[in-house]
Order: sequence, then C-alpha cells, then structure tokens
Amino acid sequence: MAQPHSVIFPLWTVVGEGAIGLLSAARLHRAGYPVQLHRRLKGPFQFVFQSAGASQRIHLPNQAQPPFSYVLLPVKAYAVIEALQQLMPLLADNAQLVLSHNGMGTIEQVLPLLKPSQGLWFLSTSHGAFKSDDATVIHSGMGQSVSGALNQAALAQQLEIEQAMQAALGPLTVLEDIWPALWQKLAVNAVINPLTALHQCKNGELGETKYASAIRVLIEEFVLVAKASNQNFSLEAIEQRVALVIKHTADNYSSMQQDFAKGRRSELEYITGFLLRQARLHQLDLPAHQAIYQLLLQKSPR
Ligand code: KPL
Repeated sequence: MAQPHSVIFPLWTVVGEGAIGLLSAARLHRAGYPVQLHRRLKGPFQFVFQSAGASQRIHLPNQAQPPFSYVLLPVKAYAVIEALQQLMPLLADNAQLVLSHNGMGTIEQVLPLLKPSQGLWFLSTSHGAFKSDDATVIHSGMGQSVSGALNQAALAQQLEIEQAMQAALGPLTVLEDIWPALWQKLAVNAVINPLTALHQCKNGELGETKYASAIRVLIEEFVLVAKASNQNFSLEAIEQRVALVIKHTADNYSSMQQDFAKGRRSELEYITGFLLRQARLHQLDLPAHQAIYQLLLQKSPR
C-alpha cells in the first residue's frame, strides 16, 4: 500500500550533481520529499550538506528509476539540451520539468521537444551554493527564487510545483509572467559576469569608479535590446538593480569569473551571446557587448 506521505510528497528527480542541484536535493529531502539524483556516474551517492553552521549527511538511492514525473534540471544553460535529449525517453507523459540556470535561450529550444502533456517551468534563484569537494555542498548565501509556468501543461500542476520548489529553493514567488524576471536577471549577468571574468575580479570591485562608464554603456545597450524584445525597463531601474547585486555579492566571484579562472566552459553564449543574437534579430548594434564578447571568446577554452 502506498505510504500516505508519498501522496503529499511526490518523488522528485534532480538532474546532475551541481551545487544548486545538491542544495535542492538536500532541502527537498529535509522537507520530507523522496528524492533521486539522475547523474552520469551510476552507483550509491551520499553527500554532506552544510547550511547555517549545521552539517548533515544525505543518502540518496543508487540509481534514479524512471519514469520521472517531477524533474528539476539545474544544469548550465549549455548542457540543457543534451541532458534533455537523454532524459526524454525516461520522462512520464505528464512529467513536469523545471529548468534553472543563468542566461537565456534554452526555453525556446526545450518547448518543441516536449509533448503537449508535459509541463515546463523556469526557476530563477539567488541562493548561493558551492561544492568544496565532489561530495560536499555548502549553502553559502540564503537567497530567494521566482518561478513561472511556460506552457499550458505546467499550469495543471502549479500547486505541486510551487510546494516542492518552495521547499527546495524558497522563499519562492510564482509569477504569472516569468519573462520580465528572466530579462532582469539577464541584465545583471550580462554586466557583472563578463566584466568580472575579463578583469578577474570580485563582484564588489565593479563598484569602483573606473568601471562606472563601462557598466553604464552595457546597461544602455541592454535596455535597447530588451525594449526591441518587448521588455521595457528604465535605465535607472536596471542601474539600481545591478548596483544592488554588486553591493550584496561584493565578496563573491561571479560564476563566469570562476569558469574563466578554472579554464572551464562558461555561459557566455547564453548571456552576452543571447543578447547579441536578439540584437541581430532587431537589426541593432551593441558595440560594448560585442567587444566584451570578442575579448572573452579569445580567452575561452577551445
Ligand atoms: O548570478 C551571478 C553569477 O555569479 O552568475 C551573480 C548574480 C552575478 C552573482 O555573482
């Protein structure tokens, strides 16, 4: 007979073993959800979860068992399509899929791959987490998240998704239209990430006056292309948001700074690259984003 709690807490499959994935798996597990990890390497998996000064060892089942009904896919933007192609045969017909990553451009690629009965969500989070080794995840900064449904099938299970994502990466706000939030996050990432990667500095250093004019031009160009894409933001609103993130994350190295420092692939194509592709669609020139894109491309691993 089914456990009564399994009715309330459906089984979630978390794809990969990145920091946000493990953070989510640990918090879902803590909240009472059954959780399985779908990862490249098979075999038992346990990891240490450190949060608010406490440490907990989390044991998860050996291998994720399909069909997967509730899937969190917190992998880098460039890894989404390959992960999804591998997942497709394992998804239930009415599966719900939650994407979460920096940058934009994947939703348009994912939607046509899903069946009309499969729901798609996007979740954008400001939680900070990193892995100090392969099996230790540290919740380094309490954040919050926003999510939104991206197709009709997603709306059918809004409550289930909201409850689970509240547990995984809350406090969570479910937005009727997630797109403005995605563009706002893109603005932050398109300014802070490339500049910190180029100058190999902490986010906080971008508060120095020597970066003010570069930041301003990047934001001006962002506002232009956002407007052409039907997203209207004032220059001041974006400036304030970027300044706030620089201040709040002053001591952090951005994800792109870290990727370049470690010679790893970055999300450049889905951040600056996405902006440039949008600009091209609308016959706009973004010389500042184009210049930083070229400089970083030259420094990217081949
Ligand atoms: O999202 C980030 C990132 O590093 O990718 C910011 C907000 C810039 C924080 O570092």
